[in-house]
Amino acid sequence: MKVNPNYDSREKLLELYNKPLLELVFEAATIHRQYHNPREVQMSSLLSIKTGGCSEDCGYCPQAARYSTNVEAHKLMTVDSVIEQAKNAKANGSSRLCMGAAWREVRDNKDFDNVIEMVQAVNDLEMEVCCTLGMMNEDQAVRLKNAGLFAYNHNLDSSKEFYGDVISTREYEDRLNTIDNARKAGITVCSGGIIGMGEAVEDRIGLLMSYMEMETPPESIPINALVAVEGTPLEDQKPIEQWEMIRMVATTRIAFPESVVRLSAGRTKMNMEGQALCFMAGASSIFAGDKLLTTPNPEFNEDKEMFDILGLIPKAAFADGEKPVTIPDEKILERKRKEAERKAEVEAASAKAKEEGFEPRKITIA
Ligand code: SAM
Ligand code: DTB
Ligand code: SF4
Repeated sequence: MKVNPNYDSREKLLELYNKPLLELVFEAATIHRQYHNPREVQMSSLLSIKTGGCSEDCGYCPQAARYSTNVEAHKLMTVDSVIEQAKNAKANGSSRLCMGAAWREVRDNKDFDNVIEMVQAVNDLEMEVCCTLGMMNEDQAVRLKNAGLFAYNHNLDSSKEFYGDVISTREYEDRLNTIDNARKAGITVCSGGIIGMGEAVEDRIGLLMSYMEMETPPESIPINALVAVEGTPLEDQKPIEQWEMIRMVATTRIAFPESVVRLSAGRTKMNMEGQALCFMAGASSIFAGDKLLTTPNPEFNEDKEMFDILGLIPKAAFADGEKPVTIPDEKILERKRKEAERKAEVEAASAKAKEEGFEPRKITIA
């Protein structure tokens, strides 16, 4: 049961969301136990492989170039440093690595070739690889799939109606297209939203309805609480109550019984009891590690203590799907072939010049 037929309309979902809290948690916990092992929680680590300087105007995002936040822009990380970070995340119990880039969209350039190599390398470490790189077309999705990508994260964030209040540089439809491209390439979909941006409860339900209307809903649904960052248009948003997070997690769990619901950004503002109710209500994944993309998150040790107290265990990689098989990337192979050819030509020319007694010209600067 990918979607719950008892809650397939706005009215029914709204009624569910507004149920007495403990009734809602009980219903969610009951469904959760039918489809998932309630002790298992997936630990997914985030890594910002390309930080800041983004051309989009997402009102919540500290990485948008147009807002003056304390995020410094960095170019793409190297493949080696990504491997080092992935090994560290794995050693701390994470079974998934989600690599995020502050890009509006994927471009067919050297940076994307490097991302392809990162995906191949992290998949080789026996971790589930997720990427969130902005919009992408079908060809780019196929290259990522062949590199071994397990999931693509692309959030719808809120309802179609509220979207324009937060973002003006792209359309809701653009987001849906990218999700479709990931799906067509055979990549699992991770897509969810943010609560606490000033939206009405109806917008939270509208987000869930967008997923209800998909042929296949996302395998993973992250629920984020807004991290209100100084310098962004949403910096003064009042923080949400923990109860709202619990309601949203529970409603999502009931609406999509088979999906993994991820308790995402905003955990530093929650206490252990609040998080425990989210796990009870069906959250079965968290972002682990002391940083989300640019903002703080609980440390590995704090989460380890919480897991011990609550009796939770980290979920193994590929428990919900086979490890993708990596297929060599033709574009990268072609680029490497050309580079090798060029290098050989230069070497041959310089050997010939030497043979013929040509000395490199000395340039003297007066
Ligand atoms: N640039 C790509 C994109 O927008 O799809 C990938 C990176 S972007 C930072 C990934 C997601 O992080 C956004 O879709 C949004 O849902 C979430 N996010 C960004 N800033 C946030 C904030 N301040 N609080 C909560 N979630 C946030
Ligand atoms: C998701 O839903 N939340 C993550 C991940 N997917 C990419 C991102 C949260 C970002 C919070 C703000 C920051 O750290 O920059
Ligand atoms: Fe750019 Fe993504 Fe941030 Fe929007 S959410 S500004 S697309 S990095």
